Amino acid sequence: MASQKTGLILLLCGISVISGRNAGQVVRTPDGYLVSKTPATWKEAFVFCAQNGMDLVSITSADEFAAVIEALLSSKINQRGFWTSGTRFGNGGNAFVWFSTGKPVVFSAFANGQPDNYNNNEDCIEVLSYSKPGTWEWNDYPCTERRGFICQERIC
Ligand SMILES: [Ca+2]
Repeated sequence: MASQKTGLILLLCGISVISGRNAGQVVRTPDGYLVSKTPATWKEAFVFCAQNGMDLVSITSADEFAAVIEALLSSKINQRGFWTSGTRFGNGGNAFVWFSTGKPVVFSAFANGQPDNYNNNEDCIEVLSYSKPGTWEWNDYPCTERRGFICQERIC
């Protein structure tokens, strides 16, 4: 009985229907990520992933970051940066959390000098080649700017 319930939950969580104005502008990678090449604000990206039964990506370990980099490379999508679900929230606005899970950002891969909260207006975490091509790092950036983004399968 318990396994039937688990199966149902997994089935519901597994629903992924690519829809909306970004339809056709995404690449689904073999390891379950979805990379969008249509630039979106952080909020638009978060909602797009949710509407497709997925979560805007959270990166909680070096292994997960390696998997995200692999997804970006395999997508062959060339964007300046890609949104994650990392954002400043709570604790006076200075602490980063993964908004998709509500958990604090512990593992991090910020570029040297980042996060700098430039102009006191950079509340969302993007992944990009910051220092040099082929080297993927994190940067805090204004949430209202448009970036590519990465969705991942929802963790139930
Ligand atoms: Ca920054």
